[in-house]
Amino acid sequence: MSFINFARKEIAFKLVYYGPALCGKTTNLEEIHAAVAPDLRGDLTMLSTRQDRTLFFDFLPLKSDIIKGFTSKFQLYTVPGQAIYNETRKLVLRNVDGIVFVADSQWEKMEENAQSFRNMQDNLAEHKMSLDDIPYMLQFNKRDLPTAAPVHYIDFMLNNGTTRVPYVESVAKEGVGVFETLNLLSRMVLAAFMKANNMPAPSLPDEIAVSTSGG
Ligand SMILES: Nc1nc2c(ncn2[C@@H]2O[C@H](COP(=O)(O)OP(=O)(O)O)[C@@H](O)[C@H]2O)c(=O)[nH]1
Ligand SMILES: [Mg+2]
Repeated sequence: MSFINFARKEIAFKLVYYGPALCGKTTNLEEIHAAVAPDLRGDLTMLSTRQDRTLFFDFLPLKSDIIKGFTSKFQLYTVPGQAIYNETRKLVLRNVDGIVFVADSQWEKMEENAQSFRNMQDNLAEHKMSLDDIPYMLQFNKRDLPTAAPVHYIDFMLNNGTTRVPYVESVAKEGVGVFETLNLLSRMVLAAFMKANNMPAPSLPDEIAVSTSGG
């Protein structure tokens, strides 16, 4: 649920990167953090173990002036992928405004992808939310690996809800597809926000959350 502060003229949106362990969620946030000008982003908070695995969540705040008269804040979160951290995952999904499900493209990760996707649906249901009501999209990551399954196969596995959602192919560790994903999800979230608040459908530029042109 987006949070509007009229006194400070701020709107905050919570975006969550969900997916199985080691699919590349933290890498997405690292790439964004590295590419965005410091005045448009806060610090990347990572709570990791030595094996580089997210323990609780990663958090990256971004700013944008896309809605006239307001500062839009996008709060990017990841979830810990390992099965035992389900309570944390549930907590991170509270009041979420938009979700990108990051799939690991490798054949041997397909069952983990499917399990994580079901787990996300279950956890949303516990918050009385559903993918039918929340802007969400897919990211097929690790497209660089020779063991990557074809896109149409992953799409067939994961994109079978009541409405089909967009996907982006990525190589997150090389920054490929990372901003495409972020900008697309931001557009979807803003469009949903404007619709819910009876604001005219926006004519949004391609780049929303942040500029990818460097500057
Ligand atoms: N080959 C390849 N490795 C990746 C890619 N994205 C991330 N990784 C690697 O996968 C591992 C897990 O990534 P991480 O972002 O920590 O996964 P998380 O558990 O989802 O947060 C790290 O070693 C990353 O460098 C990618 O697109 N291709
Ligand atoms: Mg992580």
